[in-house]
Amino acid sequence: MRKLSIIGMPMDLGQMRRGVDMGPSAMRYAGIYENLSTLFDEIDDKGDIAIGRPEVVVDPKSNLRNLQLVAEKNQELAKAVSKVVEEGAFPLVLGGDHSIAIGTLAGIAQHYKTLGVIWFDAHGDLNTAETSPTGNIHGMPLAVNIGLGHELLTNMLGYSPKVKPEHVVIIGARSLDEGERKLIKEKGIKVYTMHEVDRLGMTKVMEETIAYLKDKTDGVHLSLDLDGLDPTDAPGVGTPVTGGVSYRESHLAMEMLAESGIITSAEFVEVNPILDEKNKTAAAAVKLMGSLFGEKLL
Ligand code: 5AB
Ligand code: MN
Ligand code: MN
Ligand code: MN
Repeated sequence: MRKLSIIGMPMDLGQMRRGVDMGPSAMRYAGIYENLSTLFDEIDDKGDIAIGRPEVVVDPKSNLRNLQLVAEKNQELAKAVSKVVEEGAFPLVLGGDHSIAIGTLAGIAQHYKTLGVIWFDAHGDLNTAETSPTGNIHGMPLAVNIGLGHELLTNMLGYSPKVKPEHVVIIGARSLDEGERKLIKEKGIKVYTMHEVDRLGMTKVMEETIAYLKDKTDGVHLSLDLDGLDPTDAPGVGTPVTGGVSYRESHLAMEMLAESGIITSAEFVEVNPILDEKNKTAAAAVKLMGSLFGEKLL
């Protein structure tokens, strides 16, 4: 029995642009159920984690915007995600800004010996309070998950790190801060920037990624930030960067992941309907889910 469990995480406290909290609704509206119902025996939508709408506060001591709330809400998400894994269903989390990957991975990683992560994103999300140019936690979740950052975040559910740097692959990067570049080199994180995507083609990038992760991991989480796509195909994101992965390239990537069978959990983040054009970005996300879960064109 193949069961999908959906958790909405309408989090917008990891950055400064309101509206990303409507991402889960926008993706549901774009037809998650209709698009995925033939690909699973059962779909269980658990609804949304309640976030509330406090105004943005920066803790001057930590340079981390909304630290307490981001930590607290992610802990709730972590517990919900963990339960889904225990139930034997495939966890699909709908964002929300990318800070939610802190909770998602905290909930998932404890169920694996060596979890792999594919980070599909224009950004590295490898900042810490010390290197972040913005103080926005959505630019930090990958650093947190390899064990770097504020303890309230790194030690979520009482263990750290969630993943090892050598089990991470970043795809689509084209906007990396100075500190992130340094960290990538220092930790030997595998990154396919847009240069490699152009040069090798998405086929080779995915063949290499799958080969790299397949044997040394016992599960792979896909963390897909819609800003990995080119803004012409996904305009509804808070931090768009030109020159991204094309619509078809992103589908090819998902189709190859489906074929490989390595993906054991996923999240789709940073969909902001206020910045979108007729729900185009949410619709792109839902179509990508279809490809990821094995929908065929013929
Ligand atoms: B996203 C920036 N690197 O740290 C920062 O959308 C942008 O989750 C982060 O990838 C973008 O604030 C975070 C400048
Ligand atoms: Mn991004
Ligand atoms: Mn991101
Ligand atoms: Mn963004």
